[in-house]
Amino acid sequence: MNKTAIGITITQHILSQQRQNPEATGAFTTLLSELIVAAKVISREVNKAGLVDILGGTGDVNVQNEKVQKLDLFANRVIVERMQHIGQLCCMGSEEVADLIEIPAQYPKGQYILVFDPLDGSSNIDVNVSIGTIFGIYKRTNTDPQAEVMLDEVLQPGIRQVAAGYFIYGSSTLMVYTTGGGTGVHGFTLYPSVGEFLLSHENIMIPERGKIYSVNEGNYQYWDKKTKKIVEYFKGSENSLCRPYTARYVGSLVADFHRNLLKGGIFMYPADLKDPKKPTGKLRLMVEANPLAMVVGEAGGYASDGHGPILKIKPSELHQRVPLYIGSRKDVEIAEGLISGEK
Ligand code: FDP
Repeated sequence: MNKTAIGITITQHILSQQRQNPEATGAFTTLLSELIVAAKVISREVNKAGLVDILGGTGDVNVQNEKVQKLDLFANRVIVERMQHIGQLCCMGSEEVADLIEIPAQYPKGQYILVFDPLDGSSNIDVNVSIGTIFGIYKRTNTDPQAEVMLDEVLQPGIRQVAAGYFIYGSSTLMVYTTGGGTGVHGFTLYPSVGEFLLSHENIMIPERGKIYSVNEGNYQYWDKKTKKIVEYFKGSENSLCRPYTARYVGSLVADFHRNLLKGGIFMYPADLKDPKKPTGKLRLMVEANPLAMVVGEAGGYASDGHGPILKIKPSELHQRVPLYIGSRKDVEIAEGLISGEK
């Protein structure tokens, strides 16, 4: 991690990046600024979660057939309501909503598409473990602002994201984002007393190889032989470290990913046979894997589905699931090699 530069606000940072791009119109800056406001509202609510009647489930299940927590719904509503009126989006896609979220007719539309997981790791809400919001931003392919948005415009491979990042609501609230193309990955910590995100982690680079492996080993019996071999490689002694990697698994993707981004290591959520309806793993390509893949790639790491880059997968549906191996480049390449049989 590089030196801390206290005092630069996220807004100053986004504006300075905008000035480096002569074609920038400010639309993207407006979009990110409003998303940051939404995250501040979610952060405030997460921080008081134990104090008011917002903990626990609603009794419903979402489109992924998972129990919906009240805070999931709150976070989803805050993002949709704040983002729909800014005039920069043509539609949104949320982990909590089955279909594309259209921009209501009374608001102007723009060229950008926002996909997000409003509250990732939500099974951890009730136990005070870090949770987060993950986002990816795309430009629509049809340049006619009046044209109806087609699902195919949203189902773009992650490599086409123009920005991606996440907010962590943990011991402090942090935003990590990148706009790609060599601009770097930067982290900002929310200073509650001033209500601003200040630059705290400039130009984050993930170590080429780590010492941590993160996976839910409770799924061991549902894995195929190759997947078992990958995990045995990292926990055994016949690996590049010549000793076992350290196991760290919070069960909150944002928290597990962020730790490994700073310290190095590999996070895995492989395909398993636990639920025959989800043979491709649990995590979602568009709202989880792609944004984090863009961040890790820009930080010098790599994300793979075990066969190739996550960022090159053309989604076939909004809520598509994908096996995920993400983190330090050399560790992820080992996992890929073991799956392809090359290592
Ligand atoms: P959660 O179900 O709590 O929302 O994708 C959701 C996610 O959490 C990730 O944040 C996390 O990495 C993963 O699922 C945890 O899944 P397991 O409980 O199956 O390990």
